[in-house]
Amino acid sequence: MSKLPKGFLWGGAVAAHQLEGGSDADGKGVSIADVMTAGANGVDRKITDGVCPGENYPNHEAIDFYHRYHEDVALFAELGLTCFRTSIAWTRIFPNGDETTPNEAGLKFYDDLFDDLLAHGIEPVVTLSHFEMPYHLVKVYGGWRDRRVIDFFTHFAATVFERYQHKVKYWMTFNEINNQNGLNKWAFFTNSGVLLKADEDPEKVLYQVGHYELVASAKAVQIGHAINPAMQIGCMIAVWPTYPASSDPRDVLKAERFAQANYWFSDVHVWGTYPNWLKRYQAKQQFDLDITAADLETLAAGTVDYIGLSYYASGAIKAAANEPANFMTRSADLNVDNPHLQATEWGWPIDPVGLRYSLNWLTDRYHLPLFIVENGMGAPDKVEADGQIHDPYRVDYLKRHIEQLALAVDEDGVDLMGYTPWGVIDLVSAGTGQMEKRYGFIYVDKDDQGRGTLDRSKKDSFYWYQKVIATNGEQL
Ligand code: BGP
Repeated sequence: MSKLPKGFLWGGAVAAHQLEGGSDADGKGVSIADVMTAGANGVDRKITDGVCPGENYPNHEAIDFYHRYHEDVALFAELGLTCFRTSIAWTRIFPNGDETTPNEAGLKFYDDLFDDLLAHGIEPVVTLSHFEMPYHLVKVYGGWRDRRVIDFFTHFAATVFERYQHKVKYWMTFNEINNQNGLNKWAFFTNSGVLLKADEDPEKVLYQVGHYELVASAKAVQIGHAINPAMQIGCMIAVWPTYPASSDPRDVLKAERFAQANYWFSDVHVWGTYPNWLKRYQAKQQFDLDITAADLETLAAGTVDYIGLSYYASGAIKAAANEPANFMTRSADLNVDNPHLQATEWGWPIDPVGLRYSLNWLTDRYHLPLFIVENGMGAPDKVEADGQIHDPYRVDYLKRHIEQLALAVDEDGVDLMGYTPWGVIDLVSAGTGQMEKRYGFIYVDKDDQGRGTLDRSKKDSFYWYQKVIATNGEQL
């Protein structure tokens, strides 16, 4: 007997900008991902002012899924996927973001993709905004700093809900909306299309753009439910549990503040209201935010149906010697190595038990179904002379996480809808722009310099995951 319920969704996750390529095909506009250059392990990607000649933009071609999706979907079917998580590139539908009429060629692409998936018995799971807003909205409106972007986004959401309502049941609004809590430049740009100015307070920017996004999400939920009440519309948060470095109560309090500061987005998504600590903090800091009474009603009326989450790693934290009374905790403060855990080559601590811990914690806090829509380990792979790819490290990582999610379901009663490991097929890394930080079960012949045939081949992990799905998680 499987520990996981019948109908548990087994899938793989990607985002449009990281695999589609076709960056100017069929009327697509320039997205924020299109102006980010390739970085490397430990080397940041550059954000350029538009597409500049001579730069290397890995997302422009990515793995050319736009032209090869048919053969890739056949591989997903062979793998046995019952769902596939992707995003709709906003710039294929509204190239600049502020048009009123959508681009029919862009809409048609997703019709064809979803039809293809459904014909293979694969349920599409769709994120509306996954690090790929139109660059035009950045230039003209300053990204999510501008309230008008709420209407552009909800118009986009309404257009695709209407069009795909009978093809897509599971939706999410903003991918890893809470990444920007870390106040780092990269997350502000990818989450919100915001380029910070030297003289502004990043915290104030965070709370303002975050508020507009939450209002847009709540409106989208209401619009989607009005179009078709059968559609399930969730949020999507990055879960990165953070443990106190010791049993010193100050460390424990510091870790608790990290959780509060990291999950206020999901608090609002789920509760429809701001948590008290944050209202107090914002008032005391005198941020003077544009939050209207009508917004608060919208938030209350547009709560989500489920929580989508990514889980990769955990952190540990220690209080500073002299924490001020209004101390805050950001991911940049994760200042302690956890001696109980090993890390990936990119320095992400590997913590399978942290997944069970997080699923319990989220269930207790929110009482909603959960959906693990990203999990995995980026690693370089080696192609042997005979063309095989042996990736026991990937199998080991995923196996240990599936064991823990099964315990959370079977022992702890967590309501878990499904599991879609990140990068079912190798794609461009969001963080570094690399190809060789690989997550896939399917290898793509392309390197960090953009060289390769783009041919696909199955890694050992492909056959392993095929068995996992066929036995509903029994044979790991
Ligand atoms: C999440 C993003 C994905 C993704 C993944 C892995 O933050 O939602 O888009 O890429 O992390 O990160 P990376 O690509 O940097 O290895």
